[in-house]
Amino acid sequence: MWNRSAAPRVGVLVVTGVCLVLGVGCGAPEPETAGPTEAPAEAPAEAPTGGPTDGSAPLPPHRIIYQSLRGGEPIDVWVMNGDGSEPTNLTGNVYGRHPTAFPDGTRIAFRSDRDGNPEVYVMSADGAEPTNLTEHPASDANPSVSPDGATIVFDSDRDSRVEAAELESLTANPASEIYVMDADGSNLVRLTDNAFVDSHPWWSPDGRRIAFYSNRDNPDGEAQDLYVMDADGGNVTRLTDDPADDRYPSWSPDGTRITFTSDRDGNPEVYTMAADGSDPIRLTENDAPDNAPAWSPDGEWIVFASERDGSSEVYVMRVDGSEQTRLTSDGLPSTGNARWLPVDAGSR
Ligand SMILES: [Ca+2]
Ligand SMILES: [Ca+2]
Ligand SMILES: [Ca+2]
Repeated sequence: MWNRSAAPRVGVLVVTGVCLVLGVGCGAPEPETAGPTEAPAEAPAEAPTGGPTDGSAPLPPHRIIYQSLRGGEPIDVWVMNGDGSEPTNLTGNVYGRHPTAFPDGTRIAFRSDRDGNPEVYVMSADGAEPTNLTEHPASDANPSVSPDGATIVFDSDRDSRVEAAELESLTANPASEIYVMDADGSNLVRLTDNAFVDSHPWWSPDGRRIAFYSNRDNPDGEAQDLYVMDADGGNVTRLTDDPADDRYPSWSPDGTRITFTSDRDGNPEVYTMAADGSDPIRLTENDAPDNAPAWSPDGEWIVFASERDGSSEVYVMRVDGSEQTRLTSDGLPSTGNARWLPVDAGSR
């Protein structure tokens, strides 16, 4: 579908593909453009692997939270079993995206624009009691909960050095910085401070480090690289160093590896690498975007989004890339940003 040598605008196309799956996500704030009107011209004619699978293969024991427009506008946070069954809308047509679970599975942090701009919210795992933690007119998005459940990192452009008019013309927000706050929204601390993109922070399983992406070493371009820093923002270390776009890091539960998305082989694919950036391994290989992977709590699976079947859908695979299985059949452009709800399938 896409080829680096096909046209000079390929880079833009690839970035757009990433943004499509993530419902924008290419740095905050996200343009409010994702919707059914953007549905791919070629919706999946048939469902090659169906929605929920037929049960012939073992599937993840954990439930999965994700974003979808399957209930109509606005986009919402949904939960389903690890085999794709029982999809349930948790945010009730009020707006939710980028869900991420607390380690004990009792609560979910997510982004909602229900109050007029992107804010970080927390709700119970059943969708009850959504609470706005950020309450700030700037964009606050992409939360990740620390392993002890005590703090939440997220990105925001509240300290923007870039005029709003200029921001709207960009797909990556150079004003975004990474912040940490207590899980009740108190004690906000900024961890990065520069005029480049710093986005999509993700806690390491030991709670000591935070992975994220930034274009700080490629300030004139939108291609991001992956970095890791200490929990207090110190000791920033670059993990990837290539002209491609590397995004959306998520750690393995033992902390030894990181899964992420890169277009280094021509279009967005899912990779893993050692936590120090060495030993990259590509897990997907197709000409459509594969995006936003997340490692399962039991270490056995990676959930991700892919447009390989014409629309954006949620898939799972083994951590070696085998057993790639589609779980959703929404036929829409924005299904994705899937994460794990660390409770056993079937438990409520
Ligand atoms: Ca806000
Ligand atoms: Ca920055
Ligand atoms: Ca791909």
